[in-house]
Amino acid sequence: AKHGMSTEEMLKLHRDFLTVLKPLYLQLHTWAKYELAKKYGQPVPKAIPAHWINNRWSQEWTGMVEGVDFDAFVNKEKGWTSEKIVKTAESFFQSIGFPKLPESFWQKSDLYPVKPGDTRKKNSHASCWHIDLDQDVRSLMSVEPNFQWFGTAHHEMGHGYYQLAYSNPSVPPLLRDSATTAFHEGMAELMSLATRQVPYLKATGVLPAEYKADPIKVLLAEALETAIPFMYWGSGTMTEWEADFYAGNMPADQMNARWWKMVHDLQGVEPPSPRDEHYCDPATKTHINDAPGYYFNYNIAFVLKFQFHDYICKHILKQDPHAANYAGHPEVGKYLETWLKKGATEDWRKLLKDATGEELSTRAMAEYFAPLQKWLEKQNKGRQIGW
Ligand code: X8Z
Ligand code: ZN
Repeated sequence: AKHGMSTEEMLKLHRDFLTVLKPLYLQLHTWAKYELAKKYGQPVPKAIPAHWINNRWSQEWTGMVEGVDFDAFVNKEKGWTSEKIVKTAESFFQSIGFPKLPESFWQKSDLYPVKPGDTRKKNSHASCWHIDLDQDVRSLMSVEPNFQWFGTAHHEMGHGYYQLAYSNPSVPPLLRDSATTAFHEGMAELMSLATRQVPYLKATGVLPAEYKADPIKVLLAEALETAIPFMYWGSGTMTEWEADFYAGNMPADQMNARWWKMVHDLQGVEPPSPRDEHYCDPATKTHINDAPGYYFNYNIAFVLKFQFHDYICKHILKQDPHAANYAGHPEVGKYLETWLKKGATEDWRKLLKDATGEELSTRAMAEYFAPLQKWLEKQNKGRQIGW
């Protein structure tokens, strides 16, 4: 309803995303399954066994590309602490022209893992909350010194700075919200996309100045970890399962069977061993429990982040979208501010058109990964594509 769309229209939007991206997904899926079969000394399967992938839902396929595993650079041994990650994220926002976070953010947030021996329970999945529709913005995280949390800390602060931007006298309290929930995630994801660009990682000391990687491998890792499999998980399994559960007629004794059929048909992944209705595997995902009917926003956000990034690189920074550095460019913050500060006072379609000159579209995402498609087709020549 917030998007001004029916359930059917929303489902069609996501199905269309997947149709457009399918040739690239098929190539990535094939590359990954041959790579993983080699690594584990197994015959090449049709669908990928879920336990071969580094994430229990197969939402991000990390650690597969040699030389582009950034966890080797963000860890305790390299001098990273949880505090340093959060402070680095705040410095990034200041360097693109945003103010310091309010003192209350630091006093009232809950940013680090529960200490050993402390018995309190805490949801360790990251979030960021607007408490008073004004300056009281707080984040719940459990930041640890690794690359995943490096990106997530930037993501959560993206939410915080959006909340602060629309807390201004021109926006009445009831409209102090994002243009749609997808735009909130879009801003957050844009910040995490910007901060995994190699030039930023060098500037901020994550990567050593002499770090060199094959650009196609960098693109491959980015596709696997932050873009394409995520679409088949989010626009695919999560959105279809929740639509079936809330708006369809999912029988109560089919909840797990439907889930794994979607995982298979849409993601090309299968469980390590057969699952049955003793389990409800979808409920392992925090959003299924505490953010019902929300997840599809992330996939619109993933599409949006490439549109905004493309616009920023081409029209503001005049940099290659594959190797950009926003840091030190307050004009980026100024541009973001133009739409962030509107909150929910404008229709999202108009806001997007005014901010990027475009409608919602996978164009920028497809263009970003176009060089990869050709490279993958070469690698996969003669291989069994699909499942
Ligand atoms: O839940 C999140 C954010 C909090 S709003 C960390 N994300 C999704 C997930 O972890 O499943 C970010 C991308 C997808
Ligand atoms: Zn978020």
